[in-house]
This record gives sequence, C-alpha cells and structure tokens, in this order.
Amino acid sequence: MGEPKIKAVSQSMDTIKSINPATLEVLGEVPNMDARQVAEAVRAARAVQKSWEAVGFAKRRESLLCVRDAILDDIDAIADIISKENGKPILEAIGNDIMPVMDLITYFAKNAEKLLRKETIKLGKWNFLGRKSHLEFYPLGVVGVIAPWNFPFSIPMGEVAMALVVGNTVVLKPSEYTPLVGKKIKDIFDKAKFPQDVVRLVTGDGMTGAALTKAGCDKIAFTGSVNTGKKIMAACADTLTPVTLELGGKDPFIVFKDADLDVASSAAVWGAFCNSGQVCASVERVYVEESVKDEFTRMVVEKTNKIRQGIGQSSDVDVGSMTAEMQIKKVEQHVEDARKRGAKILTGGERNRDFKGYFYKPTVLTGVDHSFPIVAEETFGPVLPIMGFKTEDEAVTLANDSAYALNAYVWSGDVGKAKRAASRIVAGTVNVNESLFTHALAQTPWGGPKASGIGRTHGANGLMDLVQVRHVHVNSVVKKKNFFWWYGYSAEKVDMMKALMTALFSRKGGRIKAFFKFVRMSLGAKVN
Ligand code: TXE
Repeated sequence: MGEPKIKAVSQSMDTIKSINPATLEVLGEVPNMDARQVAEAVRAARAVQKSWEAVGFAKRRESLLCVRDAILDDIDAIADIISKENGKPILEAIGNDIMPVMDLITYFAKNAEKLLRKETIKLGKWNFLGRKSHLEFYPLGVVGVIAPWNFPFSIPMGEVAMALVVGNTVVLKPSEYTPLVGKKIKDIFDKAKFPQDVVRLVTGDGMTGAALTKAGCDKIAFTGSVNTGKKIMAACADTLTPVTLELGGKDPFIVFKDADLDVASSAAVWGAFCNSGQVCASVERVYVEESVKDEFTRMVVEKTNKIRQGIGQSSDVDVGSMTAEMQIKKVEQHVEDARKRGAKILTGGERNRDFKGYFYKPTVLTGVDHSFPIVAEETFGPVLPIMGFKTEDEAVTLANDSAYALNAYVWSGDVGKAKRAASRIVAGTVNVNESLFTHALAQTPWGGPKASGIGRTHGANGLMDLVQVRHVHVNSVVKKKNFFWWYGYSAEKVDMMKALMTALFSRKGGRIKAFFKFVRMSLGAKVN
C-alpha cells in the first residue's frame, strides 16, 4: 500500500484523505468540494446574513459564549484531533490553539459593540456652519475564511468568531491538511445551536479555495503562503472583493550583550521549535552581539539537545512531527543548501528516523548569512540559524533586510535601548524580551507589511477589517445661502471663493480683511 494521497493537484478526486503526519495513518476523509457546492454555501450564508445582523450584539454575544462553553465541554477531543492532524504536542494544542480562542471569544463578545460604537468626527470650523459628521460600522456580509494547517483551530476560529460577532456570516475553507479540525469547528457551532447557515464549512483543496474567491463573498480573509496570497488577490480583483492576507514571516531575534542570556536562549529555542517551527512568528533569524555570541550559541545547543521529540499525543513530548511532506522537504532543502555552502550544523540537520512520519530534528546552525535561503526565505520548520552583529545600527539593518515584516524580537537588559531599536524595525509587531505569544492576544493587531501581507487580524484594527464604514453627515442649517457654491456661478462668486481661501489659509497676513470681504459678498450671493 502506497502513501495516502493528501493533496489534490486538480479536482479529479471526490474526497481528500486526512492523515496523521506522525504515523501516516489515515484519520478520515472529507468531500473535495467543487465550485457549485461552494457557491451554494455562499448563497446560503448570504440568505441568513441580514437576520443574523438583525439579532444584535447582545444575542450574538450570548451565541459566542455558547461556543466557548461547547469548546470547554469538548476540550480533550478538540485537542486530540488538532494534535493528530497537525502533529503538535497536546500541550501546544491546548495552550496555543484552544486557549487563545477562548480568550478571543471572551474579549470580542465583551468589547466588539464598544469598539464599533458610533464615532463622532470633529469637523473644526465646519461644525460652526451647522455641519456634523459621525461614523457607523456595519457588517460586510459574507466573509470567506481560507485557513492554513499550522494553527488549524486558532487561526480560523479567531477569524470566524470576529466576523460573526459584528454580524457577518461565514464560509470557512480549512486547509486540506487539517480538514477534520475544520469539521470539528463546524460541530462546535452546531453544538452551540448557531442558526443554520450562519457558519458554513466547505472542505477541499486549493481549487475549493479558488472557488470561494469567485463565489461572491464580501471579503476573503486568508492566511497562508505568499504565492497563494497573490493568486487570491488577483482573483478578488475581478470583483473588487477586499482581502486580508496574512502571509507569514521570517522573524529576526536580536540579542544584545546585556540581555539575560539564560532566559533569551530558552526564548529562542522555544520560539524556533514550537509547533516544529511551523509558526509565522517563529524565531527564524537570530542575531547576537559578537561578544556573547559563543556563549549564547552554547546555551542554545545545550537546551536544544534536551528537547524530547515524539508523537504529540504523549504529554511528555516537546516537539512533535511536522504537518506535511512538502513542508519537511522544504526544510531539508534549506538545510542541505546551507550545509553545502559551508554552514556549521551544531545539532540536528536531518530527519528523525526513529519515527515513521514527518519528524525533523531541531536544528541549530551557524556560518550562514543573508545570501542563504535558510536566512532569506520562510523555512517554516525547526531550524535556528545564529549570526552575529557588532552595533545596534547593524542589528537593525540586518533585521530589516528581509522580504517579510510580520514580527520581530529584541532582547536586552536595557528596555530603553530595546524599545529604541524596536521603533526602527519595520514589522507588524516588535516584541521586547518576549517570544511568540502576541498572536494569542486578542486585543492586539496581527499582520505586517511587505511580503507579510495586507490588513490585520485581531484587535480593534482587525475588527475594522470586518466591517464597512458608513459616514453620516448632517447639515442642521438648511438655508440656500449656506450653499453659496451651488449653481448661479459668477465672477463675484469666484472672487468670494478666493477671499475665503485667503481667509482660511494665508500665511502672509490679510486673513481678517479677506474674511470680512467673504462675509460681505456671501450676504449678496445668489443660489439658483
Ligand atoms: O500554503 P497555501 P501551503 C507558508 C509556509 C509554507 C507555505 C506553503 O511557508 O511552507 O506557506 O504552505 C488554500 N485559491 N505558510 O501549501 O497554498 C489551501 O487549500 C484559494 C505560512 O499549505 O497558501 C489552504 O486552505 N485558496 C502560513 C490555504 O490556501 C487556495 C501558514 C493555505 O495554503 C488556493 C501556512 C487558491 N488558488 C503556510 N491555493 C502563515 N501565514 O502563517 C491554495 N489555497
């Protein structure tokens, strides 16, 4: 029996098999849905959107708290399928996938209404002319969520919950590598007694995702690779469908010599190898001040060698398997390339053959620079390249020398210095004396510039990405003279406009005189 086929290149397959990447056992299968099925799901989600919007914040809040209850009631089964389908240790399934969702639901259930409260705009001098403006926020409609496999629960659940709380309905397309977690998400909404079709699930491969981008959604929220992000943006351009794209990172980790090296080295090890390095916020490039580089590297290697690798469902395992064969192959290519070009592999550097599945040994290497793919491209695996720097300027320059800009880390005993460096790094998030973590904060925005994508998920900024803005402008003095710029154009009116410009903007004097000229002329202005 050959290896189960887990990713379709075309939709010749009716079903997709889900496998356990640690054991290569088949876990189940799901339909590989086509464009017709996807369009039906979007139509159904659209049909109930207005009624979901109309129930209001209080009812939606209560519904989401029922989702939270349903998760808590089923925590072991949810963690088990996350761990089995993705390969990560059970503690990470609970701590990094489920826990952030519980917190996110709690935060947005409580705060979404407040964050989207009607907002008055100060109009300055125009207020005196009786004008007032305010902003209202209302749902986009149907949001299509296209999800990855690295955090198969927390990424889609977070996006789905945020889209729902503001009154959108959702069509979710989980990754073809983790479709059973997608099914579990749908079960949770069913158990929480969500109205039918408010959350629809479409399972399948990239073709199913592509169909969703063409099915008339009002937004596509995507997390995944740069290449697919570009395809999605191009597909959405046709219908001017807005996109939020979270496309990963190549996060720098700067260690100044005054950092607590023991804590910083543990932070680097955890940040690089958590989830087998398949994290968009992974520590992917470490820069250490030269005078402490050897000591720091020694600590990192020592700690890496203590990591216990194994099947994720045992509770005493630190690093599980990777999720997909294509991903472990990418890691092998990057490490082999580095080895051939003279990099020093200090530990790891190969698959862990003690297991049947996709296990790669946590790997630490030096002797690399920015010309190596392992430093320049997103490896998305358990590798930790360490380089040196001499000055703060050099550290910042190295950190900024990347196609990506999602997230960065600065470690120093001098928080002022670390904050100064942080403010010079181009990134969506810069962490001082921290590792991973902030994706789990519902309150803070997630996303970054350059190849890391467009828009934000999480936080007030993320919520704004899921609503439309309506500007309402009210004129409370309805007199014709108040609209002197309307028809009835004349040479006097041109003069009057010029007087107004001088009165408002001149820096050369004559503003008061111009103002009175304007008032005098406006009294005689005629409007048709
Ligand atoms: O991603 P894809 P893959 C990066 C990481 C990894 C690489 C490839 O570097 O090595 O991406 O992973 C759906 N229209 N990240 O191949 O293809 C697909 O079915 C619409 C970073 O898994 O981007 C899946 O649901 N949808 C990342 C989702 O897109 C399409 C997390 C992601 O798949 C589609 C994961 C199409 N044409 C991987 N083609 C992060 N940002 O954290 C595919 N899909």
